[in-house]
Amino acid sequence: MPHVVGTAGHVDHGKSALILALTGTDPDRLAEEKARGMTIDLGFAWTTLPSGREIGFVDVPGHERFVHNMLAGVGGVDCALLVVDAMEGWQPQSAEHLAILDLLGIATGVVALTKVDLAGSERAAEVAVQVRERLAGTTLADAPLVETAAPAGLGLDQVRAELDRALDRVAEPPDRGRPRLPVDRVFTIRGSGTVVTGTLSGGTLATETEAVVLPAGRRVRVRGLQAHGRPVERAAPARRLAVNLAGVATAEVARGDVLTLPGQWRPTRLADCRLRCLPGRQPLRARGAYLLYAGAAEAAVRLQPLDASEVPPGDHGLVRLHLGAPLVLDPFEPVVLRDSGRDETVGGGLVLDPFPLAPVHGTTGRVRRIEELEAREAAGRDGLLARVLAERGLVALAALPALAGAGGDRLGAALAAAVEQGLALRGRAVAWAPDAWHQAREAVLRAVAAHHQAEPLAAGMPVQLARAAVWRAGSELGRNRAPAGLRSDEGATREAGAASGGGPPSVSVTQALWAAAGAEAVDALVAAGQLVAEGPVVRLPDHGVRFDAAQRAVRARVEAAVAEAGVTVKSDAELAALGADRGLLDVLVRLGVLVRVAPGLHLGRGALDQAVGSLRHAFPDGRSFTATDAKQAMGTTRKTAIPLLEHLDRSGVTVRNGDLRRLAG
Ligand SMILES: Nc1nc2c(ncn2[C@@H]2O[C@H](COP(=O)(O)OP(=O)(O)O)[C@@H](O)[C@H]2O)c(=O)[nH]1
Ligand SMILES: [Mg+2]
Repeated sequence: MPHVVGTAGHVDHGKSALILALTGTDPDRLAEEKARGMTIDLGFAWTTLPSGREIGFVDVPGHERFVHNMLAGVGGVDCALLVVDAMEGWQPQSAEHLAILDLLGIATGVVALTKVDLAGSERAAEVAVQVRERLAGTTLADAPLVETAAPAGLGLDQVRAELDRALDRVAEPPDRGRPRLPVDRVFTIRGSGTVVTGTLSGGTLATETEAVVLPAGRRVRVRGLQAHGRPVERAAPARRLAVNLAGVATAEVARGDVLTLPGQWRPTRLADCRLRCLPGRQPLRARGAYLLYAGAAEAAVRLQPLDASEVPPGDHGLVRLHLGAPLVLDPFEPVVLRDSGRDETVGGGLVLDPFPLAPVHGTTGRVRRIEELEAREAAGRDGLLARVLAERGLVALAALPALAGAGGDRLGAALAAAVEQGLALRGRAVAWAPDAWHQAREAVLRAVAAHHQAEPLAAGMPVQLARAAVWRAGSELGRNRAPAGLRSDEGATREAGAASGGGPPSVSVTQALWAAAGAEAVDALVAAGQLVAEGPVVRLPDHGVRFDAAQRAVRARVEAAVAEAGVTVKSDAELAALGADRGLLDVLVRLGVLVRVAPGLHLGRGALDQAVGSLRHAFPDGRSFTATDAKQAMGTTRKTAIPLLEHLDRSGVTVRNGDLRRLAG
């Protein structure tokens, strides 16, 4: 299993010399770095440890001016090689880099005491004690210390052995079916084109796959992969990779971009986090100016403390990040915060929700958000999907990878497990929290009942309106999302993009989501027999048209009138004179009491049957007849015969050919 080891430590303490000695590769590749004898940007090298384990190194600059480059490289590493000069001892960037490793939760590492050839063993022992003190209480408290002198080859075997031992304890990097490669370097190779490098996490990446560079959303193709200098067909997580991309120019990709698979990730400008403030720093505050580091990316950020007015030094709190530029963030991803004015690392922590809904309003909203975030912390990654559904009520399946932090089969398995535990329901296009699913169907039933109440003569509620009841109940279903969120065009356009295979999926509640949710709820009610679907409407099973006393009297007069008229049409005006308005006539047509042979012209149902019977009698065996023949056979006037015949044509009873007709079938 491959691993990535990152160096850390103060400038000139011997990081790059140690990597050169361990790997034979000089990580300082820039001319300027060679000229100044100082690492400015990230360097990369790899080697095979005595166990046969392959490791990639990310060598970082130690100078305080280049901490941002250090942060770009340290994001994906799973083991640290912290370097301390045995002469100089602990220095400011020793402390800052250690704090960063600690904030990132990097819990395995080896400490190299360098330049022991110059320092002598007494001084080296002194510094060792000092380093131990500094490590206490951090993730690296138990890291082994090795004395080295890289140019002389001293201590190298021991460093290799300790790295092996440390990496034995590193858990297998998780595969969540959702690969991501934060880009830390971009260059052009003649004949191949654009190449990006980074540390792969979250899933496997294969050649000849379609991919997306975020945040821009540019579609690319993975033309080739190289791991530690060798071409590979596919690569597993926690690997240093060079990726040859087709479909993008070198100038169109930059450090901090993220290579992902289509539809699985989405950039965000808002994230709720648990942040720590380092001891001895200014409190983390809303009015401070900060930079956030995540993966290989950096963005200006404004803080909104959620559970207190600020995060005091040495303490932690829940904080909403308002990012100045879109970042690709994973739930439970570690981030680092620097004060941009003072240019120092001040804190960091874990992203808990990279897609918080709507602004937090008032005390109730704030308290609920805090509870939700604490529930996410308690649930952890494995419980995230259920928490997302509990918070939102319903989520488009297309948005689940970004929200729940998993993709492909892994997401399918997580959803199936949540369904199994009664924490989720899976619809055609929507994943539901069980109570939201219940509420959605209740909302539809209530809406249909209310419709019956308001329009007792209607056959039922137009199905579109019944579906929209779910949308109207959205403020309850979506919990802290007001239905106003539906008007966010962001969601709709992104969803459309995802459907066509274009942009990333939306994670906000969209019109498409509500339409799908409404259809799922109505269809389920119909399938369960709780609603009856009749053409364009749905109704409760026991709903029938209900006439009041006056309407019953009108109906009786109309029925008597059309019975008396026989095969002679009655106009709307004639029936209106009996008290029947258009609405009542519609109902009588629907009930089959009347037949509307043409707009505004009605016959009694019995008269129509009688007329057809006359035609069958007069023109058996498909014999043709003219309109005049028919008029005579039916014993009616031309005023009735013509619209009646056209009605019979339309309903397929008669077949017309020029001036002649015959009975069908
Ligand atoms: N004598 C001696 N010199 C060293 C040792 N490690 C590094 N150096 C030298 O110290 C200088 C700074 O080392 P470098 O690796 O560039 O430091 P970095 O800034 O931490 O990467 C270089 O001139 C190295 O050759 C060591 O163990 N012994
Ligand atoms: Mg260096």
